[in-house]
Amino acid sequence: MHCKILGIPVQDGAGRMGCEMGPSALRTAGLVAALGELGHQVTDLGTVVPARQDVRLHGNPALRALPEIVAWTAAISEAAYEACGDGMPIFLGGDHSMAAGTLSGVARRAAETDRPLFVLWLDAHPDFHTLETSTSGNLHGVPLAYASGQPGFEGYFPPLQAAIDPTRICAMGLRSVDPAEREALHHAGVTVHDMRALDEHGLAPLLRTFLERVATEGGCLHVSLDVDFLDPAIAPAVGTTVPGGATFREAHLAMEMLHDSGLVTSLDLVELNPFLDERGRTATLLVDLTASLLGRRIMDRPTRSH
Ligand code: HAR
Ligand code: MN
Ligand code: MN
Ligand code: MN
Repeated sequence: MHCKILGIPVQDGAGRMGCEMGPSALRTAGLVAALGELGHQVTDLGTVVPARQDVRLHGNPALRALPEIVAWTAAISEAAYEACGDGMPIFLGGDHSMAAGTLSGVARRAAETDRPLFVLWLDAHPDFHTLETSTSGNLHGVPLAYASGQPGFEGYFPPLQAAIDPTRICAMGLRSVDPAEREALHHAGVTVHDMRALDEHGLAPLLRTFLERVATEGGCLHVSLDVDFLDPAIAPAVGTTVPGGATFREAHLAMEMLHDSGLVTSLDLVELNPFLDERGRTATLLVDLTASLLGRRIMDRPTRSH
């Protein structure tokens, strides 16, 4: 596999500074070497740089850094489109607002093929606010709504060249959902497996069902991994910790199943805030999870159920 890593040091979408150091921490934690040890070719595509954009004032006074995030989205979307199609782009965040760009760029590329694009959203939050419904004003709370064509972004964010069908999105690990998001997710038809569902059914059968659907429909799969999907006890380096997240083994199992599926075509690693880390342990965990997704396994062949 040809892995292409792209640094996206955006932090203006989060409520606190520090995510701009994310790509650097992931490189420092040995991402390139870990992928190389698995036999992959790795190209570092460098760092996305936004160009200034003028954006008119929005009616929601809570919104923060709208012109900056619009500028980032345009630049990231173009870079993501260029990076994907062959090989496996790994987008190093950066706060989750960057997924407005990665998802829209990946979707535009997928629309040129005959494979429908599916999204696995691993996060404590759905990030399904519109510009109108966000009350925090932090734009890392909106990317999934934007990229799936929810209304209210027109005239502000770049026009979508291909919207992601919300019924092809599966969100797992949710445990902090605002009322407006709950309603919008429901109406859009997003599949949601919240932490309650993971507790009750286990991650594996829920993920397996989704992956079988992606395979049956001949799809490709973008995975967006937010650090706060993980329990804060194992992944403290995130500005929006929520108790009761995925365990170490749940997260690795998800990555191992994703690897075995052979369906994943692009990956976001987002919301790592190295300023909040403890001796690099969260960055190291993200590198290890990425390695599991790219084929690192405990034994030398896939685990069989028989
Ligand atoms: N829903 C909340 C808001 O809009 C929290 C959003 C937090 N998002 C992230 N990424 N940390 O998932 O402010
Ligand atoms: Mn998120
Ligand atoms: Mn989150
Ligand atoms: Mn309803």
